[in-house]
Amino acid sequence: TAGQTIKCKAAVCWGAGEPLKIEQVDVAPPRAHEVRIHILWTGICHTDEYTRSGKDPEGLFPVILGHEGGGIVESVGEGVTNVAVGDHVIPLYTAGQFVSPPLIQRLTPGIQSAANANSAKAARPTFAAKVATSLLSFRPSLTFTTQVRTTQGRGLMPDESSRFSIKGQPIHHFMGTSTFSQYTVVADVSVVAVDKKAPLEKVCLLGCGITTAWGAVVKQPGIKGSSVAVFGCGAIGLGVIATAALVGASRVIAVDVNPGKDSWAKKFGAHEFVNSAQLPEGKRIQDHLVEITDGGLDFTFDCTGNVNVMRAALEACHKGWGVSTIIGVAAAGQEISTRPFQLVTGRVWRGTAFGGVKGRTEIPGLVEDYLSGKVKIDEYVTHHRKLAEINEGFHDMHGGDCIRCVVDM
Ligand code: NAD
Ligand code: AHE
Ligand code: ZN
Repeated sequence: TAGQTIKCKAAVCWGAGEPLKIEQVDVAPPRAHEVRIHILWTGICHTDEYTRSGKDPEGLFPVILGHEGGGIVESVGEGVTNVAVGDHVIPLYTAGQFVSPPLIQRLTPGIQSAANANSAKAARPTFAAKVATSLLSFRPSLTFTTQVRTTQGRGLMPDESSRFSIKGQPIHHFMGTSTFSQYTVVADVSVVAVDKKAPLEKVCLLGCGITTAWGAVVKQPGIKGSSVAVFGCGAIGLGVIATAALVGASRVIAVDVNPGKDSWAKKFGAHEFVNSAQLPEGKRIQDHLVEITDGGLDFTFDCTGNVNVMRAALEACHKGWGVSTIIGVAAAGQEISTRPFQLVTGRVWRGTAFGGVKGRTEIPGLVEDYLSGKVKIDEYVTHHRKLAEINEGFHDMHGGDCIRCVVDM
């Protein structure tokens, strides 16, 4: 099949708010620095639903969604060196590729000279890796200022065209991954090979939720021995709870409005559960948490995407040092607010995409941690679906008892 267009099934979303439709799509061969992957399994993340529903300001249609996939490399384009045919791989929506020169100019002189020293070595991935290594501790989200990210946001491959079409009509890519297709094409910087011993039907979930949650915690200094509150106990919140417990947080409080999440949160390592929908009338969750923690939490995480919850998470932090991290994705037009005094008095509000994880460098290690039992994955999988039932998989997500649905492609 290498070099030829492949016809396969994909779930296509033709318009905002529409259900996905299983279609036969043409998947063109990979061009230079591209990889065509036979996707075998994919998770469904809340962000897929967010874009399908029309709440994503970057949403484009028609589109093939999906960004939590696992598959096998079918063919590679010219110049691809990081993966080979037959490799088991995870597509990455956060490519660590290239730090733009204007951005480097804005960095402090010390950082600039480190970046320039590395740029002399030229080769794209090496450059990216070295610059990233020297800069990421300073600017954790730097990997997102990539060339790939620009075209990715426009639903295209880096050369500004699509590899997907139906009867000649181009279909948009999504997040540079489009894992709801039996075959997809991604940029070489957007894929990582993993240990073949790891079941792809499980490690596909490292493509987003579990890795995001893991990174959000392990890359945040100081959680060991500290108090943590996690708002929202879906896959992301449970992942934050599990990782906070893993790194040794002294007190982990889970917050959700679904009473069914109490036992889930405790199973993943939370010490306490608070149902924020069942507080005495007039009592705000942030005030309750400040009371029960003698002044507030050291760290809080929003894993809901609700801007009111984001505010509560910030205001539940201890004054002087509390740090609140936004992981949830809010709908188009939504904005966060708080009294500036909350920040003036020493709380820090931050956010993270993909947990700040450098997928190509760090996901192989996470896979090993899964194989050795240190990182949970199986425990998140509550539902299974076939590709033909992918819309039911989206419905599962709204049920309140679904942590992750894995689709057999
Ligand atoms: P989910 O729907 O499975 O979980 C959300 C949880 O929040 C549910 O348990 C729900 O009951 C709870 N919740 C809803 N309203 C609440 C409220 N007012 N107070 C407390 N809890 C409330 O979603 P998920 O897959 O875990 O994803 C969570 C969020 O993270 C989504 O917004 C998703 O788009 C986002 N996300 C962000 C990144 C990133 O890189 N930043 C990565 C993955 C997912
Ligand atoms: N397109 C939206 C934002 C969506 C968003 O924040 N995506 C997260 C990943 S969510 C994964 O489930 C992310 O990584 N963002 C960084 C990036 O570069 O996309 C909008 O509001 O425009
Ligand atoms: Zn996701």
